[in-house]
Amino acid sequence: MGRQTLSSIAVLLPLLTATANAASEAPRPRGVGPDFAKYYKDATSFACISNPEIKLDVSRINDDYCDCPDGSDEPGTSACSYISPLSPKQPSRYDPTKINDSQALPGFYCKNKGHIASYVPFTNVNDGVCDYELCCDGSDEWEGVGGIKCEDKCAKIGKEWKKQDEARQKSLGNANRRRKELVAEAERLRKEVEDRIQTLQAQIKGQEVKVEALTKTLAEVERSEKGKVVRGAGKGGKLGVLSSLAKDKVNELTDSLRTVKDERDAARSKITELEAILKRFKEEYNPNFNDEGVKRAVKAWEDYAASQPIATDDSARDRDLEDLLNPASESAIKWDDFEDNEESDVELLYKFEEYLPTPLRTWVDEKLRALRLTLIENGILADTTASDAPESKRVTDARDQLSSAQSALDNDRSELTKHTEDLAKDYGPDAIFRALKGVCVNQDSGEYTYEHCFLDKTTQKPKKGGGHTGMGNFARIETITVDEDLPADGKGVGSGERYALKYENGQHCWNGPNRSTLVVLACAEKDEIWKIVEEEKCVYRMEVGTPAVCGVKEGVQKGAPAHNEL
Ligand code: MAN
Repeated sequence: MGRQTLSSIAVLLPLLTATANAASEAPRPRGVGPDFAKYYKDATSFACISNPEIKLDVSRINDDYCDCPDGSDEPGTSACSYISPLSPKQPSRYDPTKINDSQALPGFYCKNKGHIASYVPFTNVNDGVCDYELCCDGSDEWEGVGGIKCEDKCAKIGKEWKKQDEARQKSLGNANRRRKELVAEAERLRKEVEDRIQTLQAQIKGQEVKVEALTKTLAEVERSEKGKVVRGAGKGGKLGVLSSLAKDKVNELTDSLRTVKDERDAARSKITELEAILKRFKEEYNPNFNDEGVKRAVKAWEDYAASQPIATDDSARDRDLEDLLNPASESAIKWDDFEDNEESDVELLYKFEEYLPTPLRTWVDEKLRALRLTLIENGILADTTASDAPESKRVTDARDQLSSAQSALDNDRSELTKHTEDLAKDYGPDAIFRALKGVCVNQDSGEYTYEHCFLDKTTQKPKKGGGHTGMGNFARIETITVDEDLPADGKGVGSGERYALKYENGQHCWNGPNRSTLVVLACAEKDEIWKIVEEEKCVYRMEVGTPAVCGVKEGVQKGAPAHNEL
């Protein structure tokens, strides 16, 4: 006898509509549900539902003999149960005008007063088994076959169901609230991306202008630097090399001097401390003890103290020393002046322009450089700027500024592309997965702990330790059709259309494909992995509950019955 789960009730419920009122108009024959009462109204004759041309006397209803091809004359017996039944999973198939090779009725109607009305398959009627799951009032066993008596358990079952239903409703309420939060969070994140795009666009405009200006500057600096006379190897020619060597030497000496000074200061403070100890020793020792050793020590201290020159004031010398050691002091050598000096030693020696008044000097200088450049550019003067000559500091600085502006611009441009692409990506209904991206849930199963990180990846972690195995990286959101019995706790994907997340290109499977995972989603109060199966070698399927899909291709039992006969 095929037992049906509670979920079947939910499937059948849509058949029970407001026409229940018809029930109160006239008593229906045994097994007829309110939806079908209209076919059994006539007091004298009955027309088979799917074949109304076949008319029967009412006495032939429920006479335990199957007269109608659709079994509609036997709503309360199992006489027509051999006719193929309506699929409980496809109740919408019921169409009296089209079906005449299958039963017209969904089953034997149990009123189940105190609980939810339901249909039992005709094969279950009077089969000697109480079908409490579908028929809690026991009315399917009205004949008492083999002496069986099915007491009415609807009050108890209905109460229990109501309790469970309340919990389900509460959980559904929580899930819906959580979903709303996720939608708001997803919206906030999307807005954040949009704002960032705007900022980047403005930033990029500014940077483009800057890069253009710096490119021009670099070209100008390069041209003007080219006009300068040839320099020797090393910055600033021979004098430059000399100044660089001198700088290194001076720095070395300064460092040594600092070390010596620090050591001297430490030794001085130690001496002061030791002298204070000995001074106290001399003052506090007891001469009456006549200790020869002590007396000798006191005498030695007295001789030492007497031989010390009177202390002089070293502060002026120390100030000089400090000044010498301070690179920022007035007297310190300004090395930058020498390093920044781009003129060659030849120029330094023959700086005739220095003798001219400043405006005239600048003018002469510019004219000379321009003339030199023109001569070089026209092939009159050889370009003596050696290609391996080091670049001048001005050119290097201009080049550095340009390249850092250019790389800031490149970074912003690639960030802009990333965000623009992200906005166009599919993040599911209400873009809700934006809020879940990167959120991970774990579940133990067999020898592994499995992890699912939304829109990121799935991972298999051996419980005994060892390396983790990538089971796929997020590829896309899909819609699939599933058909599974829903467990009593509702933690399953059920049947219908569902959202699924596809993860591909995981770790390669020895002698097989790259690992991949299909994560099928169904509505739940919180994110959790319900089930993991390896459907084929290295092809995994996870069933995952999440509030994200509640109300949109969700898959949990709907708590509220469409109709019940309480
Ligand atoms: C590991 C796991 C299994 C998989 C085998 C294939 O043991 O990833 O899930 O079937 O490798 O070799």
